[in-house]
This record gives sequence, structure tokens and C-alpha cells, in this order.
Amino acid sequence: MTATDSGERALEDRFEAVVGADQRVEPRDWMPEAYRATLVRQIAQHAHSEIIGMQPEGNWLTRAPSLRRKAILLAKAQDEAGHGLYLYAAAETLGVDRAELTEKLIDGRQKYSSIFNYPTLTFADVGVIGWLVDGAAICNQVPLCRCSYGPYARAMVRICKEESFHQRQGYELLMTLMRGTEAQRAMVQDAVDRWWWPSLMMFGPPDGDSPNTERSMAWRIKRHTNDELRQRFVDMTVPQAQHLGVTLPDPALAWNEERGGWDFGEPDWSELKQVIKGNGPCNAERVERRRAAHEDGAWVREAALAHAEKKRRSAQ
Ligand code: FAQ
Repeated sequence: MTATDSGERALEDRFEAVVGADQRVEPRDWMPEAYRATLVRQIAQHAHSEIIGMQPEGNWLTRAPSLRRKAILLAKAQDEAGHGLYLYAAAETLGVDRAELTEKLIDGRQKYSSIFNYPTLTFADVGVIGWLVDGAAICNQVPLCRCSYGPYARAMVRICKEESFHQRQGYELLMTLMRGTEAQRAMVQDAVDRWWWPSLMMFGPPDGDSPNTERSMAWRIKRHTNDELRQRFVDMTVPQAQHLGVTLPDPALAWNEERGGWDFGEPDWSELKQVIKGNGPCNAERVERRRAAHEDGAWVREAALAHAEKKRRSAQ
């Protein structure tokens, strides 16, 4: 064994010990290249999702039915922008550049969550996104507060607090609509019918088809498998649907006494594959809009850089 080999081995052992003891890996610590690459992939996808995720609800900003609803929706969209920024900042601690990540998103070299490729047809969709999409996001993201990589875990704490608030505002919106007219109740049911299955798909492919889970769990980036979190979400959501008075569009939903959980049907995995490949109902529109916003913002980035340079020179 050469000195370099034994040095590398010692670093690896230390990394494994830190992860195994549930301590945090920090930016300046040695880490395996594959661990770094996995984190960049997941955090970048997560950041892109928050930013692209502003679009479906943003569609209703100018048409929210009251000033109050508009103010709430605007605040929610701004929160999502903030989440994107924390996450890009967390990714930058791994040595990547936010501008480069944005280029990769726009060129289709990096992914974002499948859920944001569905259209928001009525204002009830805003409530259902808060209830189901933010609800699924919370189930998936609360365990990430214990992720082994410090900057990602810490970013998730605040994000989860805000997502919980988003979920409650969505549920409150839906409760209000359900207390309204027959037409409003039908609008809620229609939105639930359209968003239920895509929300279940947010958790990713079933465990047998999830190439990254095993490695990510061993590194304590992910703390649960996709199917475990999907089940947790269904168990949390069914009683909320009952209280709201809507029917979840799954004839296979049934309480399983033995397991103490809800049995549910199989999502259409071919649909998830298609959406991830870029063939969902709104993929092209979402990426095009992101590209246009990025290009429109070029002058702001240039001005900020010029300002920073001017300040740097005057400080010399
Ligand atoms: N959509 O081996 P796995 C939000 C890809 S934020 C698209 O299971 P992994 C807030 C996956 O990347 C929502 N692609 O992968 C909000 C992989 O591809 P790759 C975003 C998906 O990473 C609310 C391949 O399939 N949340 O909602 C999806 O172990 C309201 C194989 O999959 C996060 O990003 C999908 N649904 O597990 C904003 C949370 N599922 O890269 C606005 C953090 C899988 O190998 C409004 N991320 N893929 O080519 C995670 O927890 C994980 O990355 C998973 C996927 C669970 C998403």
C-alpha cells in the first residue's frame, strides 16, 4: 500500500465514521466524488423544482378572486423563490456555480420535479397544490433536515417550516370552497382528481426501479425509500380528504387493519417516465418560460456584477 493509498483510506474511514455517527459532513471536509456528485444532482434538481414550481401557481396571480387570496399567493410564490436560492447556495458549497446549473436546466441536462409539468386549470388547483403538492413535499423533505450534508440539512429546516404554512393555506382555501356552492365543490373535486396521481409520483419511481436510493440511503442523504414516503403521504392525506369531503380517485384505497396503513392503487409509472423525459403536458412551456425569464434577467445580473466591481475598486 502506498502512502497516498493509506492517506485516501484514512479520509474514507473518517468520512464513513462521520456519516455512520449521524454527524454532518461540511463543505471543507473530504468526501467521495460520487457523494458530491449525488448531492449536486439532488440539490440542483430540488432548487430547479422550487423555481419552476412558481409557474403553475403564478398562472393565477393576476386572477386570484380577492386581494387577500392574491397577497397570500404572491407571498407563497416568493417563498418558493427563496427556497430555490437557499438550495442553489447549498449546491455552490459543493463547488458548482448557480449560473452553470441554470444553463443545465434550460438545456435539459438537469431535471426538475415531474409535478410542475401539469396545468393549473382553475383556482381550486391553487388550493390543491398547497394541500397535496406541498403536503407531499413536506413528507419528502422533513427527513432531509437530517441529511448527512450540513448545508443541505440546514437549508431544509426553514424550507420545511414554510412548506407547512403553504400546505395549511391550501387546505384552508379548499375548506372555504367546500363551504361554498355546488359548482365550487365540483371544482375542488375535479382538481383533486387531476392532481392526486401526479402527487404520488412526486416521490419518484417504485423502490425496485429507483437506481439511486440504496446508495443515497447508505450515505444518509435520503433517510427513507420512495415507497416508504409515498405510503406515509397516503396515510396522512386520506383522513384530510375525508374531513374536506372529497373523494380520492382511487378505487383500491382501503384501510389495512393488519398493517395499520392505507392500501392504494398503482400509479401509472409509464406516465411518470414520459413526464421525466420531457413529454408531460407542460414541459416545453415551463422550460421555455424559464429560459425567457433568464434571458430577460441578463441585464440585472450584469448590473449587479458592475456594481460589485465598482464597490471593490472604490474599496482599494
Ligand atoms: N420528477 O433513483 P431515483 C416542491 C428521477 S419541491 C422528476 O428514485 P432519487 C416545493 C431522479 O432524479 C419538489 N424526476 O432518484 C414546491 C432520477 O434521475 P437521475 C422537488 C424524478 O434522487 C411545492 C431518476 O428519476 N423535491 O415540491 C422524479 O434517489 C409547491 C431515478 O429516481 C425534491 O427535489 C420526479 N418526481 O429520488 C414548490 C426533493 N422522481 O437524476 C412550488 C429532493 C425521480 O438519476 C410549489 N429530492 N426522478 O437522472 C429527492 O428527495 C429525490 O431526488 C427524489 C428522487 C425522491 C425526488
